[in-house]
Amino acid sequence: MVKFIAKNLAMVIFLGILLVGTIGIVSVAGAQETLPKGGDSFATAVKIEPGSYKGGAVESVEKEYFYINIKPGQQIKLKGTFIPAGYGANCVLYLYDENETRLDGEEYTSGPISAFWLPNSNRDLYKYYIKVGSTAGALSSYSLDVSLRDCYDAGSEKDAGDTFDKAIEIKGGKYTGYLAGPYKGTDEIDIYKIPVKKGETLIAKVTPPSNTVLSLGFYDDDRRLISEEIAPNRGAIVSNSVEITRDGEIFAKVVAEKGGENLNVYSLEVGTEGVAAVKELGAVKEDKAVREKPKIEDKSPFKEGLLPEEGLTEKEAQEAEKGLVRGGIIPAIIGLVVLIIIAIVIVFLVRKKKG
Ligand SMILES: [Ca+2]
Repeated sequence: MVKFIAKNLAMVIFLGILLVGTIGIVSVAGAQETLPKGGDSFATAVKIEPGSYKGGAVESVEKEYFYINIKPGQQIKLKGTFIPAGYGANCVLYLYDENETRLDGEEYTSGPISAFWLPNSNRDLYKYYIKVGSTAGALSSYSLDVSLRDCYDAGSEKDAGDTFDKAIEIKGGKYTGYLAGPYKGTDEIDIYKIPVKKGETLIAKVTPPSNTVLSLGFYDDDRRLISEEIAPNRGAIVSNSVEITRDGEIFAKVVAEKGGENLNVYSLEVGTEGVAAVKELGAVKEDKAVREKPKIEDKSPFKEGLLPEEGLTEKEAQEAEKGLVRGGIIPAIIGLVVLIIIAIVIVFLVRKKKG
């Protein structure tokens, strides 16, 4: 009987290892999909969705073409890594707009190559082409990560427009906004519309990333410039205020003047009170005249298939990390628990049968 139980236990352990191994393989495979073979020109480009892809062998000087649709307010990020078939290769990864104008990317002897783009809200939907491959030397394989980051302004699910017509309406509070980095997109201006009442003083404060120069301008409802403040140096916080002489609305225009990396994430605080309030950091938020609670977007701006990158906040990095843990360790733990339960049940049944 002891021999019988031992034999069964060995079988259960074997099955359990098989189960855990299978879960492990499935979760690894889920992280990287096989990239379909791309077209050989813009005209024959193959549509892909965001994801982490594994591309096949590429002949010397061969390029593959893909395309992807993105909405205004979404930043596209590409990352390619290449494995030469021989001693080396010249690799290429470029992003193009629908007119086949090159936006970002480069040619390089080895990877990785990255490309970024954040469009403005001139169109409802954008079509971007991706060209990837070799300009010299064959590749045995390559990886292509295509990710979209939601860069919607002031929690609005869209991009604050760069025209008065496409301004986003906001009230008092603290918001997060996004502008493209230099040569990394056409989202260079965000315009907000703020309802105001006669007798109030409207105050606003913009905090840019540490290496970016932003400006903050106020326009009246006749769209005439009232006042404009430009940061005197990179990273400087910009404040502006205006006394309201009639009921209506004020447009606040935030412009990326210069500097920055791939993306400019800024905070915008808006309130209606004395000018002094805005000079004290954070005072706007607590001011009793602020009519709405600060709106803080807590949702991760990353879609699946994304790895942590430079420019992530600590919270975003933690969330991305959690996502990875969910994908790898947790299925393995579940597999282990299932294995233990199966073992207990079989041992119990065998004992019952023999006893
Ligand atoms: Ca924007």
